[in-house]
Amino acid sequence: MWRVEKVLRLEHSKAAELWHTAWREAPNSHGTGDPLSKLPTREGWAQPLVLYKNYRLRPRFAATIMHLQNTFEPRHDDIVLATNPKCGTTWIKALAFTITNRFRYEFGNHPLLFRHPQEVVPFLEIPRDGDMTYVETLPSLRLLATHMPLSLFPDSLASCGCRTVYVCRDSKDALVSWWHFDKMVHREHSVDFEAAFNMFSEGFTNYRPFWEHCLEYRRESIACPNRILFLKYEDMMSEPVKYVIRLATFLGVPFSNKEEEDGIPEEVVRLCSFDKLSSLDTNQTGDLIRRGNLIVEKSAFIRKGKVGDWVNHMSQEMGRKLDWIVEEKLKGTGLVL
Ligand code: PAP
Repeated sequence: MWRVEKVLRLEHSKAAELWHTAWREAPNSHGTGDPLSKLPTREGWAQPLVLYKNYRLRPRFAATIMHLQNTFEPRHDDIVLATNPKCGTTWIKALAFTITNRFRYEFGNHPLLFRHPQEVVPFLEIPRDGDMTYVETLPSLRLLATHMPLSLFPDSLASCGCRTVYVCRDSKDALVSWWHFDKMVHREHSVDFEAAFNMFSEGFTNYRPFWEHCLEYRRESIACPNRILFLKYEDMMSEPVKYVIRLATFLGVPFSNKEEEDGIPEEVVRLCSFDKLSSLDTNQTGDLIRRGNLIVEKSAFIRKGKVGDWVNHMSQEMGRKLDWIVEEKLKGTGLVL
């Protein structure tokens, strides 16, 4: 039985300890305890998804997001790296880590040569080994990743004024990438591509609807450009140096003229490029997560890194259909994906 309700009532450190246990005990499928059991659940993917405030989520993530609402203590200099899943999380983690730590590490002996980008920036709502207290132990300036929709941010985080970088991606490529990942993680329990396409098009995928997720961040980035930087994977792929310079400026650590003359932005781009990261043994062997039946290999996050890979998985007609759905959903918003 989940102990979520109890957890919410406890003071912080005790809550963290109990949560640790609850996370480990949480069933892979839908939990039966409160408050998750009150949420509508739908089957379809290898794991059912609950509906929490307009978003479909894995029960574990919904539970953690609820927990964060009561416990997360942001710092004003935190940097949040937010993404819709499979839209460039690994890449933006690598870039932000390299930019903000560039005075600490030499490029020739850089931590990213030995550690996966997913390991150097923790996810807020996906605690490794269930340890919710880990992020509290990190020194400032913390880099924190999340797939959380903006409207599900803990109030403390939403109001603290810290900087958020959001990366979105073409929905067709994001779906293809998600499907491959799902297949790798859930193996024989994963769904075929057509089923994945239909569920994604309906907005029924983990952390989705896709378009709502992007739109919330887009709107906020226009309202508060100093708080949210909205980036597109495709733009970053076509002009990486330009976006690395923009990212550094937004993060409050702009490149100096001397650094630009010395080609430091280009060095950052090279170190974090798909070609470089995929060539490293540390990113190709071993697991990022191994918990019971759940095994997530490090290589699952660095697959192809191409714009337009969707053409190898869906027909032109399917592509047009998904484009049309996204366009309709975003009609009148000014956002084009
Ligand atoms: P996550 O949201 O689950 O954390 P995320 O890193 O966003 O994962 O998704 C992985 C995608 O980013 C993969 O795309 P693909 O399946 O279409 O290939 C992966 O290849 C791509 N990716 C990872 N690292 C880079 C990089 N350095 N540059 C460009 N794309 C990258």
